Amino acid sequence: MSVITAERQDDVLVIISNNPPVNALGAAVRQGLKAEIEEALGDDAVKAVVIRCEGRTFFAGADITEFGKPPVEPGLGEVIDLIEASDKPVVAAIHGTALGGGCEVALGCHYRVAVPSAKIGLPEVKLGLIPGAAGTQRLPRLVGAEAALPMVVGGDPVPAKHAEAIGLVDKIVGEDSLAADAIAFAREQIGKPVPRSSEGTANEDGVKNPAIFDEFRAKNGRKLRGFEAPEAGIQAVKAAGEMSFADGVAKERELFMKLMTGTQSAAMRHYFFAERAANKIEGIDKDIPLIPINKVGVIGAGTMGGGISMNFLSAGIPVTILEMEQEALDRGTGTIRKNYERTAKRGRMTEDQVEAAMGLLTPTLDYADLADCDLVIEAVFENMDVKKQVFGKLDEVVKQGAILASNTSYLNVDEIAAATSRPEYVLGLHFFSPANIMKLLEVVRGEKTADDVLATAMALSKKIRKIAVVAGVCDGFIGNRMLSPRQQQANALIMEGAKYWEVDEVLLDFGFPMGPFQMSDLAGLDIGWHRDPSRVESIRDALCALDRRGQKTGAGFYDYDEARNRTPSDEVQTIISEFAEKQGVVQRDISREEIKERLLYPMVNEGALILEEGMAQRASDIDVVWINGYGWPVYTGGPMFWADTIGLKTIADGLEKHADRLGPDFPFSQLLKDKAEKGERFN
Ligand code: T1G
Repeated sequence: MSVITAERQDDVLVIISNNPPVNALGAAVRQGLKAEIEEALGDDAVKAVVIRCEGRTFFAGADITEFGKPPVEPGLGEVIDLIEASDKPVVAAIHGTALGGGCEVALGCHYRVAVPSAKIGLPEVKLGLIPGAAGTQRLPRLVGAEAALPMVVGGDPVPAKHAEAIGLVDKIVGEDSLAADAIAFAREQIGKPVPRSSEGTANEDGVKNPAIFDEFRAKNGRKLRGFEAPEAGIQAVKAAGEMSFADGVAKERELFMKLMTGTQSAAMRHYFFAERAANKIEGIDKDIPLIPINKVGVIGAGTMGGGISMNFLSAGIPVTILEMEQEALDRGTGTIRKNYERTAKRGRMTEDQVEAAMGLLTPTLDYADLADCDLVIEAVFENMDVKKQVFGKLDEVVKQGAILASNTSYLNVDEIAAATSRPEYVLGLHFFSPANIMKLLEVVRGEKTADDVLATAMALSKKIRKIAVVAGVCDGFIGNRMLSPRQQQANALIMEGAKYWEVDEVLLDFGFPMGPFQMSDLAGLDIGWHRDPSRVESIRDALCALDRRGQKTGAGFYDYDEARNRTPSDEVQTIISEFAEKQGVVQRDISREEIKERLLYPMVNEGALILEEGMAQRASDIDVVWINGYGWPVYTGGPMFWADTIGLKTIADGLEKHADRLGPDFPFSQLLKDKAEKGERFN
């Protein structure tokens, strides 16, 4: 069955794409489109054309799986030019998400109609690219540079209503009558001169007010730091106001090809597929029957318990939240309401939605109220005895067949499961704080966790809009386990003479949102502090003893002013040097290259050990964890893809070079060594 067919509706030819799952504009689609357009142009009985798609969405872009392979004719730009050159009106009938090349096809059409739920966008920047089929030249000519900039450079799709407001959509049609309404709309255009986006003049706004480009750069600088594609996007949109269409398309092509052949786009395309692969469980039938989750119990109404609850409430799943004391319960439910109300104030929720979410929340002090929950998640104190007690109680109270999950961030899930008579129904659901914001969810598979229990957790993660990764039972699972060697090296480096702000700067320059010492100040240096100022056994003890307990006290490793700007402290540097002297460590100047290698290479080594031990399903899962849980810059693809990019031999040789600094017990990964020797990659 051809992916492109056509049907006549009297004098209107309807060209239909049927290329599941998202009507990607692969070679067959382009070839079919070209053939049907040429057919329509040559048939005098055809007075107008509608282009629409079957399935869940209008074209969702070029076929990303074709990237990096030899191009197959016709190119998308050629097909779009053919559409636009038609003297017969061509109407795009949009539903779902018209993205990337899909949006560009729509721009090549003379008109665009869309259902209310449709979204239209140019997300190429999220793949480290910019539109490559004249989207950066047609869109500004149709809607203006100011309206085009956020779409091209931000990459977020806009809802149909907004698209109509800026002139990208000509008419919003019936949600359930797209095909018919598009045909009727097309028929109304017969005989009129066809409008072509490439001939539009809205782009003159960027010529009259060139400041919009610098203003956009300034407003988005922080978010776009380190990415190459956004700047290219700005230049392409600017060119749309300064060059002829043909020259602008050539400029776009030049910018596009530079990105396509660069490392950032390869990394971000890797991430696109890595995020989707993470949800797949090797060896479990993707159609395994799932356990229905209609009611969730959460134990603990603190920061984590409250945040976890919000994920389910926001997805319309009722939550019963349990605390031991009324005051703690009230404080917890009050915080949940406050969080929702803050979101509503920002216009991202309506008051009704707040009440609807809160209406699904049932606070209780009684375990018995958890009896009919399909899933119970404990978020109590990180202590094994406490966890075992809680799970023993749950085993008594909660109905058979319910899933019992721990939010532990490092404790042994198998040991927790053994406190119940149903270890098959026990797993870890490690949410990252703040749990209602952070996308990452480590789903910790116990030795006895049943397949349907695991599959249910992975499917549920999508429903609560989390990016879930399966982790094995080991200390720190995937993320925290790899954070540990980086932390160790950061502490060793400042003892050996690296300035703590240099360590932070190396990671900031690499693309992390902050470095380890800035993170410590943010979290608070007194977490786990024994509170005895006279007992100084570590640098942290020394700082806490001086009430340098982090950002919250206005001083930690750094000094903070009222605006929370941070300044390195000579007092702290002196404390570190004196501490090193007491420990008999001779300080030296340490290069930023050595700092970077000693912070990042041990992480890659730990990732290789995780793979060796089967604690992650695939290397790309490790990339997904670090990009979503710890801010590893997505434009390097994550720790394992970055290692592939610089070469595993470089990593292995670097670890050998620093062996004496890494210590006699450093666990060199054999997998890393083997792959380095063979010139292989992780991904
Ligand atoms: N190409 C190939 N495969 C794609 C694809 C694409 N564009 N989009 C999705 N898939 C696959 C995906 O890997 C998954 O496969 C399945 O479809 C369902 O996707 C010339 C150069 C459309 C919003 O960036 O944002 O056009 O895992 O799980 O959550 O200027 O997919 O089932 O085997 O994400 O409902 C620009 C990317 C390309 C859009 C649907 N377009 N896709 O989300 O399903 S570059 C994009 C999405 C371009 C032009 C440039 C989302 C979605 P599998 P899914 P979803």
